[in-house]
Amino acid sequence: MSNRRRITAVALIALIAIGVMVWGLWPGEIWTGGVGGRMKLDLGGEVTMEFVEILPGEFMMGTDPTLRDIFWGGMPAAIQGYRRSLPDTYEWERPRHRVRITKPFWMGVTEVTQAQYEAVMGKNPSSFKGADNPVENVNWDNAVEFCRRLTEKDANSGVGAGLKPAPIFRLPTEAEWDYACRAGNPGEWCFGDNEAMLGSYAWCNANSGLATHPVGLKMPNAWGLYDMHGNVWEWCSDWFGDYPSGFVTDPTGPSSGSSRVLRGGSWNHNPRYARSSSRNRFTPTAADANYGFRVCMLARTE
Ligand SMILES: [Ca+2]
Repeated sequence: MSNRRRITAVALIALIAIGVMVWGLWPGEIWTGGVGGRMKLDLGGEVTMEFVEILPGEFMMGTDPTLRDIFWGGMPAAIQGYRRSLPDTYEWERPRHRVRITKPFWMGVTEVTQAQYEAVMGKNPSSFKGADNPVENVNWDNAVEFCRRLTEKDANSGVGAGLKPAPIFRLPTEAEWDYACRAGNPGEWCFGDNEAMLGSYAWCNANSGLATHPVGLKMPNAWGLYDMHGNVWEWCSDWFGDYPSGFVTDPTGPSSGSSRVLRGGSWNHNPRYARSSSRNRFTPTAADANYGFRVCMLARTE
């Protein structure tokens, strides 16, 4: 090999090596976060509620516009209004934007079950009865009241999760829910984009027999959370509204509104509604057999 050829070969290898390094140092998305410990709360009567600690991190929330959206985006407002009313547009999910979660929080490993709801509220409004099935027929106000009573019960009884001081319980924000659902996966579902795998993770109308199922029977996501896709839609704390654009930190949604956010799809809905980005909304005072919730636990800071 001549010197010139040798120099060319070395230069080429060096160029490829630099290319690989730059590629590695410049990913399309920055993924941090993950999980910490697990904790079990004793609600009495042999009823427990388990939580997993979700660590701070960043993720992309929402759905990118498709070429079809860009086409529709150039249409007059009246036509765009019609398009927004179509079910498959995912218009509510835009713009896709970067979110940073700065504080750790504990997420309920499952949806709140009927046994858990009864232990705290003393009643069970569900249509599909079963101690381990998710509670449904609960409106947003009921879910918030459950969290309030759980906070009170835990502080008074001392049977709580062992955090000192006693923690507070509340609904997750929509961003916390979304972050926990994806568990680091930017795909359509927590396991990626292959819809054929959804049946292993979720109860939707395709496999539910049109009923809820006991929580935790399907595969958990990478952070150990069950039924984030399907079974029942889950109330979040936010008012429903358009997403912000750009980079946001610990978003809590609009300051006012007429409906509250629900996430994750249900036993009664098409698998597309169970996507990580899928959004739903409902009047906070209205209940339905499709709607349940899960609880978020935080260290008390005040
Ligand atoms: Ca669910």
